[in-house]
Amino acid sequence: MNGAQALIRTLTGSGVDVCFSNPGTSEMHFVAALDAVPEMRGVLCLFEGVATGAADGYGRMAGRPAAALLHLGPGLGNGLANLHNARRARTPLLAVVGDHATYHKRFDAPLESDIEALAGTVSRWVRRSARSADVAADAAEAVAAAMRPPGGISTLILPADVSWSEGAEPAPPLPVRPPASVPQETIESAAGTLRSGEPCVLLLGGPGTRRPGLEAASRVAQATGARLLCETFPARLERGAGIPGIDRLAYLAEFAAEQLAGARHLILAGAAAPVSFFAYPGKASSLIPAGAEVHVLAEPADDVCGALRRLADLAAPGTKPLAREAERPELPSGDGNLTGDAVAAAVGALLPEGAIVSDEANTSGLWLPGATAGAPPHDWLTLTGGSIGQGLPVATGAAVACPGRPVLALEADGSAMYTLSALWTHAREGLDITTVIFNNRSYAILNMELNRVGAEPAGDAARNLLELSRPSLDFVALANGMGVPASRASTPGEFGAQLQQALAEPGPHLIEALIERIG
Ligand SMILES: Cc1ncc(C[n+]2csc(CCOP(=O)(O)OP(=O)(O)O)c2C)c(N)n1
Ligand SMILES: [Mg+2]
Repeated sequence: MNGAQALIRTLTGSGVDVCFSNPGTSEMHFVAALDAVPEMRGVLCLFEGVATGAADGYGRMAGRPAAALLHLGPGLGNGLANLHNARRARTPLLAVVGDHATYHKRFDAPLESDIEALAGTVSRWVRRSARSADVAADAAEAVAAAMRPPGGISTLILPADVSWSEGAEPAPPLPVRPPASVPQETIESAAGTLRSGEPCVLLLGGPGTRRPGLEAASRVAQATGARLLCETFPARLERGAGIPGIDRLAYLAEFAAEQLAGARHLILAGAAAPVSFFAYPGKASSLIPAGAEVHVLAEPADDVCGALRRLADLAAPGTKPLAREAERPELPSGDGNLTGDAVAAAVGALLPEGAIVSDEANTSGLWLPGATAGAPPHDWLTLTGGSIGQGLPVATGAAVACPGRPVLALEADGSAMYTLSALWTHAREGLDITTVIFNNRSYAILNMELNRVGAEPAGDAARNLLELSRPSLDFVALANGMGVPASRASTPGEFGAQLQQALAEPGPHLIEALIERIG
């Protein structure tokens, strides 16, 4: 067996059976080996940022890694922005980066580059397989390293001759260590703080935004009066009717400061201490309220939900979580101008049970949390690392991970364009993804940030870099060109009807919502 075959058999044996791929010459033996190992599903992505973002979406939903197959340093470089988001999401993910044959490297052929340097910025584990006899053991270790709590990126660099040489055999999967249990003193100390009568905020992040964490935290909040918040950009937030609702810490520092105002104690469960997304002249970077004490109940690598449950058993014995009641807005109708508000109401009115929402709606998404809070239970995936171009790829991976569940990609126009070719993969794989493009013909948030950072008011030259006009983008044509049926809505009535139809039909659809920008 050659190295590539042993590698792929090791991966499928370790639970990695999807590979989002954009291959090149150095990965041809890996590609050829897919026919020898049908358990591995290769999914072609037309840009590496789609492959890495899809592996992120897959890992967030499956809880185990997908592989992303990338072509040397430039392929990895193209995939880096969404690997950055995956690192922030703490997604288990395996990047397999093909490289020149070992003996070819010293000739400095055109694609030669420093792969380790690129990989090092996002990976917790990097190894270059030296021989085909080693590659299977390396792969097993890579998967276990990616799965180690709280989850992260492993990068396996695969020289072409290691792939093509014989003498390899598959390696068995390695055990993965479970999340660390939080010491009893830490739980007791947090319970003491909560009983002090002083204002407390319990800030959830990482695994804490899944249902068991939310339920335990809700018990604590009910019994002690602590305020409950979660991080601004959770990797995966379970929400909807029957699940305790939670507000996300606001993106805008001035609103986040209001949410945290008056807190004497900030108790962190899987979340980092809150910071402003950017620095603004004259404003503080840390959002910890003056005089507040920070307590770490659980780090992201800890058993966050277990710690919250134990805390609830101590501080809230007998208290039940407060489940969000079922409640939906009415489906908007009429032929007025379409607004972000109306789009959100339609999403709230129609969101199917078990839906997975990939949210990169940016400024136009302002009304989404409110409009969908009481919809049937669903998962909400957000822009964890602030690097735009994540939404369509993450939707791709989520749909591959959860074939029975409808996926809704809520996508701002500017962000959509970074990785628009994900639509082609939606069509190629027949994925049940409804994409809504919030077309405000603008980098709207940057108009807002221009004022917030105290820059000069925008003149024509500045506006020219923030407006997506001249020419305006035709997302219906773009989607059709990649095999995705598409329609355009410019009134609430049109949008509601089109969303209803798109959700009712299996397979990918795109709706371009023409709206005005806010801010
Ligand atoms: C990789 C990357 N490049 C650039 C930016 C800077 N940036 C932040 S928001 C934004 C524009 C967003 O426009 P759009 O997606 O249309 O959302 P809108 O602001 O219009 O709601 C840009 C370019 C970024 N965050 N990430
Ligand atoms: Mg926009």
